[in-house]
Amino acid sequence: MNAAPKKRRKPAARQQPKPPSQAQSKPRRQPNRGTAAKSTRTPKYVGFVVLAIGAIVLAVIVSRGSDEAADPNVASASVEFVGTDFAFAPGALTGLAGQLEVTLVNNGPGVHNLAVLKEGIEISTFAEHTDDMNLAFIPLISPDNDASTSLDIEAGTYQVVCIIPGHLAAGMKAELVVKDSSQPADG
Ligand SMILES: [Cu+2]
Repeated sequence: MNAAPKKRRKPAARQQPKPPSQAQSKPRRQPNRGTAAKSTRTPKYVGFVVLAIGAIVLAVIVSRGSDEAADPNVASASVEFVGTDFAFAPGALTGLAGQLEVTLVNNGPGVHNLAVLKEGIEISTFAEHTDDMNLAFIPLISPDNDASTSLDIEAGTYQVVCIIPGHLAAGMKAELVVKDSSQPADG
């Protein structure tokens, strides 16, 4: 009679410690090892990638900053546009009113020319162009060559285009801003 209640208590006592042990072992293996392996490996790769990208971006910013300091915001008595297939670089330059020297350097594989259009004229295709629109014109320049023209120009904003069929529509245009003073007016 006494053996029956003892057998019932023993299995009940064995079942109680099992759930806590299983509950403790499962959370320790899955969350700790699983997340620990992922969280330690990925930050190392991400860290290197971020450092590499950061160094490249910094180098680009520094190189651009040195170039920009020389050119666009300070009006110069001479401006130089570099033509490629099919763009002018930089896309905008600031010149000094008066006698202004405009240079076209052809770094593209094809031939290019350069027209400074009269103030207020803005075109988007070769078909729109007529010669009387030109304030200044540098005729066809072959690859790896350059040419300059000097013109008397007043303060204003002028469109610079390549007048060869298809080139302007493909993107060969730039802006020439002419100011009376070499100091930036907008600040
Ligand atoms: Cu062109």
